[in-house]
Amino acid sequence: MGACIWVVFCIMVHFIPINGLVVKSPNIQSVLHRHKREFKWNMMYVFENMSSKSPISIGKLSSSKFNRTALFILRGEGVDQGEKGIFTVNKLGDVFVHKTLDREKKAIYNLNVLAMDEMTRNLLEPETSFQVKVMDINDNEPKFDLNEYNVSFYEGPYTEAKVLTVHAADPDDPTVLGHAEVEYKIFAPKGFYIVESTGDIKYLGTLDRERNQTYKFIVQAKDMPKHSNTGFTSTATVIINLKDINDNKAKFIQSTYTFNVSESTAPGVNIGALLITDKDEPQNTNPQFNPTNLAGVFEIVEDADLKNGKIILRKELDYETRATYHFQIEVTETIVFPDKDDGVGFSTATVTINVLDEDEPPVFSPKEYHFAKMENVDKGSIGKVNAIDPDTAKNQVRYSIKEDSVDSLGIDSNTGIIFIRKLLDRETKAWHNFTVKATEINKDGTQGKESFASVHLKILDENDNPPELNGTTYLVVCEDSKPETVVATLSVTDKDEMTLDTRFTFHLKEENTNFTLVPNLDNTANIIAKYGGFRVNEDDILTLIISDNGSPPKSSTTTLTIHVCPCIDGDRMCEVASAQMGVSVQALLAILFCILTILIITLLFLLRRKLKKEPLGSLGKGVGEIHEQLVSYDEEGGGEMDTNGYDVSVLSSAWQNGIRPRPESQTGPCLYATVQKPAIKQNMEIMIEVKKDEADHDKDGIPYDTLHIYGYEGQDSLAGSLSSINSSSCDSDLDYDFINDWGPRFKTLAELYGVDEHDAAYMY
Ligand SMILES: *[C@@H]1O[C@H](CO)[C@@H](O)[C@H](O)[C@H]1NC(C)=O
Ligand SMILES: *[C@@H]1O[C@H](CO)[C@@H](O)[C@H](O)[C@H]1NC(C)=O
Ligand SMILES: *[C@@H]1O[C@H](CO)[C@@H](O)[C@H](O)[C@H]1NC(C)=O
Ligand SMILES: *[C@@H]1O[C@H](CO)[C@@H](O)[C@H](O)[C@H]1NC(C)=O
Ligand SMILES: *[C@@H]1O[C@H](CO)[C@@H](O)[C@H](O)[C@H]1NC(C)=O
Ligand SMILES: *[C@@H]1O[C@H](CO)[C@@H](O)[C@H](O)[C@H]1NC(C)=O
Ligand SMILES: *[C@@H]1O[C@H](CO)[C@@H](O)[C@H](O)[C@H]1NC(C)=O
Ligand SMILES: *[C@@H]1O[C@H](CO)[C@@H](O)[C@H](O)[C@H]1NC(C)=O
Ligand SMILES: [Ca+2]
Repeated sequence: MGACIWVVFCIMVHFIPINGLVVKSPNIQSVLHRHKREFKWNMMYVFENMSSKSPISIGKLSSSKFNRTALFILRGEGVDQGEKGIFTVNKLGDVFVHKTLDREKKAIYNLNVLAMDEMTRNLLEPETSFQVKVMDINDNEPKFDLNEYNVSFYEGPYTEAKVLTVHAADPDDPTVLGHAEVEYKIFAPKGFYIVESTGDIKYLGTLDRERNQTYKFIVQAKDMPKHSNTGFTSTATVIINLKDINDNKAKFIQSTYTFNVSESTAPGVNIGALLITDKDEPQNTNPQFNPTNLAGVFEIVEDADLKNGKIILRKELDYETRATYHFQIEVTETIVFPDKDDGVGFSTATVTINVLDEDEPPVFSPKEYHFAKMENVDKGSIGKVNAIDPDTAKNQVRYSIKEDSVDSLGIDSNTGIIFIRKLLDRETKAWHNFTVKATEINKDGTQGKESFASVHLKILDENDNPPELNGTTYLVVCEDSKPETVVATLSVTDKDEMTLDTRFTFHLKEENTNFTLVPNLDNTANIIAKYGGFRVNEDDILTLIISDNGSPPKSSTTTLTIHVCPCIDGDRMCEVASAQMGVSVQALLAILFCILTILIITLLFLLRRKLKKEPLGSLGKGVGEIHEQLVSYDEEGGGEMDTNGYDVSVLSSAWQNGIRPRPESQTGPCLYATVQKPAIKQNMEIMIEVKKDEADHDKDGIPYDTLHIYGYEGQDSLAGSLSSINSSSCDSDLDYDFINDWGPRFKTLAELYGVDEHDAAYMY
């Protein structure tokens, strides 16, 4: 402070006379002589930041016209312009400052002064302008543009890298020595320094992100340089973030890598990773793997994210073939500074891959079997399948045929020999395709893994079937056929294998007078009419022998029937009939069979009904119910109700030579109870036979025929008839015991009509 004031004193040795109005510095007034209008200065000075309770006098205005009634008037900045009330002047011309001024806000005030007579209000001096200058004191510290400098900067090999520039400004008066001058200081790790004149922060050496990624330190700005005990300071924070460049080599973290891989691992699978280390960020990690001796089994692929070397299996492994793989691998990387190497990690590594043994299923060799065997053989073997356990355990293998449907072949479970169990017939089954299963038997006897192989057995043909005529043996020829007419072309089928070399030969057992056989080249033969003109409905029989050319050859004999047929315009008129005949034998047989079946069924049915007669009453149904059913049966039956065709008198006449019939039987409306008890013990059967005979020779035979039929129905009469009798309006006190005497054939009837306690229970 003392220094400042001293400086101000030195400066303020001026008078400022203008037009007689003199602005004088108060302190100097007494010291200096007055030289009117000698000085052109028209300025007053005041220090900023001066605070005092009373106003401070900053100078005196004087005028030659000054007398007791004279009055000074101030105008301008700080008086009636801008902030008011800063400056005042008293009667004696003393100018006062009433407020603390700040040079950094306003450094110069422009004022006008005039003098006038207090009494007369006459202008004594014209308006004259002068300035009040606020003088600087160092009251501001230098200020950094930013409180925090946050910069990103690439690491790298620099000798003197300029990292950033800082700047601080001091608002104090730069014209006053040191007030606005700035001196920078840095409080940073070793290597950083600042250039004072420019504010550049530099680093001496190489910034390495891998050593220290961020630096944070403080910079200081101070005014009044070279005066360490005075001046103001301020600070800012500097943050330096180093950006990565690829300056570190990728290395293996181990010098040996060992992996265990199951031999059943499928190709394409990632076996494991060769872990690498690289201090650089991932985008700056670009390792190259240079393996040797991978044998085509493995492939090294760079992991996209982690940049490790992945080992990918490319071939199937087999523990039994090769149990371990070794290979060398080198990792390289092109980096920005080739000589940077911190010695961490390994640039080459040895990789060992152990193939682990797996319990594998047995292996068939070959994987598929094709056998051929002559047909008509029922023993022996057709071949052998073979499977072995590929594992070191070399377990035993058991064979079996997978399909249950294969019954003509078997397999020896120990040897794998496939043998024949049943006669092989090519015509039944030409191929036997099946699957053979091989099962490992573990050392402890349990079943282990299994595998399958397909077996194809082709049955070779033997000429064991004779050729057969393909088509009908019933030939038709027109009666008016011309000579050389082809009656038929005979073709042949042979169940045996027919090849291009198969030839059939045809010949007739006996020469025929009317027809001849002409073989064609295509294994067919034509039957040709020799003369033509035949007699209708005559048949010719030809015995045809067909042979093949197999070894041994087989032949068949076929009988051909040639039927002569009337023809109109070449249309055979009997073809349909003959065709019908051909069918009719079978049709007839079928019809006969049907009739027989129906008969048997009917008989069985009737028998069953008869047997059911007794239990009928014990069904638990009401008697009325049963009656209804029985009546309705009678309606269906019809025959017994057909009284028109039923003349009992015929039966009655049988007794004309004996006792007359009982009178009551002829009077009532009874429909059925007209049978009389025979007087004599005579076999009714014989009697009926006699009557039948009579009827047969009677001219009016029709009713007796009907009786005839009735007689038969009666024999197997159903229980239904019994109901009708029961329900008849007749008096039922008839005695049917006589029927017992009619003979064995009427036994059934006697049973039906015989009254006993059992039957009585169902009467009403
Ligand atoms: C002061 O001076 C003015 C003009 O010069 C004059 O008119 C006035 O009377 C004077 N006053 C006194 C008290 O002398
Ligand atoms: C300026 O005034 C303020 C307040 O009155 C004071 O704190 C400060 O020290 C002064 N500055 C100087 C340089 O005198
Ligand atoms: C500095 O800037 C970086 C990015 O430019 C940002 O990630 C970081 O947070 C900043 N640091 C501070 C302290 O603001
Ligand atoms: C890294 O920078 C920080 C902040 O600047 C510092 O504290 C630390 O000591 C530095 N580390 C090294 C290794 O330079
Ligand atoms: C590989 O297997 C062996 C034993 O079979 C075991 O000792 C070793 O630790 C395994 N190594 C790895 C990497 O799994
Ligand atoms: C059996 O296998 C053979 C050869 O693969 C094939 O030609 C034949 O059609 C097969 N037969 C049957 C019935 O599957
Ligand atoms: C047997 O005859 C039928 C019908 O005429 C024919 O389709 C078939 O091909 C014939 N077979 C031979 C082996 O000629
Ligand atoms: C074939 O010829 C004989 C005479 O040789 C004759 O008796 C016979 O009826 C003829 N057959 C036919 C079908 O015409
Ligand atoms: Ca780096």
